[in-house]
Amino acid sequence: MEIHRVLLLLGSNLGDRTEKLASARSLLLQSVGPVVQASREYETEPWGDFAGGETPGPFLNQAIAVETALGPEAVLDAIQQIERELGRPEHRPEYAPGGKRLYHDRAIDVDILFYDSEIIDTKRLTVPHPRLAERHFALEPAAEIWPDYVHPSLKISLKELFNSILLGDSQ
Ligand code: PH2
Ligand code: MG
Ligand code: MG
Repeated sequence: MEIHRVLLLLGSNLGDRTEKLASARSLLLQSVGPVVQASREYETEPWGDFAGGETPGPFLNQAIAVETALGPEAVLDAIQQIERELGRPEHRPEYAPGGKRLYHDRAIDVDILFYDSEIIDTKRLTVPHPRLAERHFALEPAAEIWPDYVHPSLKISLKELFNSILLGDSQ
């Protein structure tokens, strides 16, 4: 059986955020596989625009590495099940006039940042996560636990990528 390494980003900005991250980790252990690394939990400012004039509270974000025998879409199914179990309602994607994506407060969000060194682009799943390089809140915890991992399409390490956004190459 082949074992894959998946880097996930956990995020929560509603309710008991520490407890939500802990519950997500234990459910991931049950349905995806062992959590073999975890970054510290970062308190981060909400990034992007939020729907319905919501004033979002700060997020708690954490990157974790999980070992799994599941394929990428099966990991996504398991993650979506966990998000439902932890009380995240389903929202269809919303956009501001002009096309900018609008986000919702969430008890828990689990995103796949990397799956081995695969590049995946299907209707349901884009891996590596397409907005990683713009998002300080994702890149910092990812670079903490996988500093030397080479981003499969950008071809630079997470440490280098993080340093480059700190220097303002991106935002
Ligand atoms: N997730 C979003 C939108 N904005 N901001 C922070 N700080 N952390 C997140 O996890 C986050 C966000 C969409 O998934
Ligand atoms: Mg997300
Ligand atoms: Mg998500």
